Amino acid sequence: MALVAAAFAFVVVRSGPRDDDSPAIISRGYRIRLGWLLFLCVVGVLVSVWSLIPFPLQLVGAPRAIDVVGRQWSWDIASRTAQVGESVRFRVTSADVNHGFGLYGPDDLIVAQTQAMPGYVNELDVTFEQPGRYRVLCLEYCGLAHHAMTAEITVTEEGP
Ligand SMILES: [Cu+2]
Repeated sequence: MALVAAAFAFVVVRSGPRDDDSPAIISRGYRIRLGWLLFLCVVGVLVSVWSLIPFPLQLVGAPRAIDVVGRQWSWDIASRTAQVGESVRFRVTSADVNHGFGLYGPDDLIVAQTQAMPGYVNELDVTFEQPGRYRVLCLEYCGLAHHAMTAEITVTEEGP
């Protein structure tokens, strides 16, 4: 801190009146600053739009809703089929105790998950990106047959 304070004091003591403060130079400086500001604004808007394109919120239309009810020890899933590229909104709840709705892709990597809670509906937006068999596994220990609480969703290529 002492070193920083000494450097700061040195700069303050050594600084004198500026010799580049003529009105023409000041005016040119403001023009450069305004141009830089406008440039940064344009870049900021473009980067924001570009980075929000994959944002999961659906800006146009609503995804297809699929109701899901977890119970000891099975899943009631209103529809077990979807198409590649389709966006669905799982509306997940529980009929008894807490469960975990975990959706695994054909490569067995987790795609999305949410809690299945009695008295609550949790919405989970998913866009299926590859065809195949997706598995639903319970991710919350919920009793003796927790391990058997699985289901399957089949995702097919887009039709013509
Ligand atoms: Cu469970």
